Amino acid sequence: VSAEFGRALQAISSRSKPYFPLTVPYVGGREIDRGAKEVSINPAHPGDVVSEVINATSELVDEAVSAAMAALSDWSRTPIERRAGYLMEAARWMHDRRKEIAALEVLEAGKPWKEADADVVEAIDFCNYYAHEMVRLGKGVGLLSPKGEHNDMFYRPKGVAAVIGPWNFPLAIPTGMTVAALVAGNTVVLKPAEQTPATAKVLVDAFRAVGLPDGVLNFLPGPGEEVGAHLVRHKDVAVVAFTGSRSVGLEIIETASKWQKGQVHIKKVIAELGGKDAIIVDSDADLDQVVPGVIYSAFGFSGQKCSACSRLIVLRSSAEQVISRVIGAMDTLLVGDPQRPETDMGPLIDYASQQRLKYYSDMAQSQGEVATAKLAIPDEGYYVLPSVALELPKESPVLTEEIFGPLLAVEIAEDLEEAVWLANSTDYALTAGLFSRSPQNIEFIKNELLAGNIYINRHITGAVPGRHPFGGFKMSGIGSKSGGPDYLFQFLDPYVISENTVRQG
Ligand code: TXE
Repeated sequence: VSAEFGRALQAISSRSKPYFPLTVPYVGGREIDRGAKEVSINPAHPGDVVSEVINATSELVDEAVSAAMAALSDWSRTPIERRAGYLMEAARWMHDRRKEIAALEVLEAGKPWKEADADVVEAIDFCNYYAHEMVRLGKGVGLLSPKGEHNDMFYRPKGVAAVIGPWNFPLAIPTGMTVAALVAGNTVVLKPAEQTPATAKVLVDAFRAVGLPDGVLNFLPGPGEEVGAHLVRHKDVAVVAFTGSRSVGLEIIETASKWQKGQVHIKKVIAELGGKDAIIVDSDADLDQVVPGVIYSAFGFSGQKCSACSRLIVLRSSAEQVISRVIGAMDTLLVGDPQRPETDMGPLIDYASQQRLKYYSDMAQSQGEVATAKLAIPDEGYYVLPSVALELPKESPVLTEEIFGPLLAVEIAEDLEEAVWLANSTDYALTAGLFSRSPQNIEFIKNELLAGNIYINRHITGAVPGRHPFGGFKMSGIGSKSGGPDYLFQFLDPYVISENTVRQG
């Protein structure tokens, strides 16, 4: 275990085991330490409790939404610069504790050090980016009306925002959704994923430390089916920002579309869902570039990223060479405890994920061929060996369904047109990649490849706030280019004032 990790762990451990203080709901400025107790565990050492957790109840959801409603008037009238100031102060607070927070994420999400640290940095970047973006927007935007006189477009926050986050970017993604809603003048009720509540709570600790007024940000750990669903249904929730699976996303969209008595607005849902992302390798691609890019994107964080490459589409003319190079590189990965700085790939998030990978791997084995990395893996923990599936039938679920693990499926195309057709043929359109050295093929891909984020001759990075707004279309999401200029508008209602100035009476 690196000395840096050890120091960071020491700094945040309040007791020997569990590592971290209790993670409890935070409503209206008060910690609520009554309720059913769960634990979050370390997926690399499932016997280790990372944090004891008090789950919220439906009653507490109602209290949290009421607290957010009560805080809305003052918060929405707080000057934009002041709201932006809270975000930048919270970013500074996280920055000063960057390694400790990364250590928490290594333990609770099983994420290797470098990826956990990157997640903390992304959370900090989201705070600063949306703070600056809202101040810029707040300077107003004049619009020419049809008759030519100037109208002024203004923006009003939507109200109480429900934010529901995933476990795989347990700090960055909840932060991005939460701070965009906050700086736009909304108040927030945040429901983290069950697997990583302590990491998500860091965001709440940051805002408490910088004096965010009570009720502006509320925190409800707990099961999605109960706490999450109740929050989405609540009549006073005006907007739901969700990141997670397609099935839950569709369920939330359906629930949010049901109007109920006492509801004063039509709920808006911003959803970042799954992907089945493909990298296309042209016949003239430089394999020294292709191989690390594919390995990083397919197996980084054990493939548990919606942005991960789960399909490798190669042209028949170079297929054998590309596949053998990728399988050879897969064998050099270091799969092990994410606490070790040299680890490339840690465990999956939980037992259910491990079982899911076994299901798809067995299916691939029965339908085609599976090349599994020749590596040793720890005997405890939710580890799965990285593998490549070959010779699958076109309709195989391994090629069409999101697996969310280290299983890369290979498809062979006769030419680039067929490669694009294959890449575009799933329900998703989140990320896609191309490695090619021919300008006309690159031009063709830019025009024909359907994905929200396309990477040409580089590996897939996901969201880079302010530079790579992130999000897809088709079944990959809606209204969700997070980290981009239009994201704030999802949490705002525009209105126009058209005024003739009259002589002062
Ligand atoms: O999702 P889940 P997970 C996607 C990724 C994969 C999935 C994995 O592609 O499909 O997320 O994350 C709560 N009503 N992305 O397993 O199960 C649940 O408690 C309300 C895409 O976490 O959908 C958790 O907080 N809430 C993304 C959250 O939903 C409910 C990047 C997500 O849980 C609920 C990251 C319900 N009925 C992951 N059921 C991107 N596109 O950027 C569960 N929840």
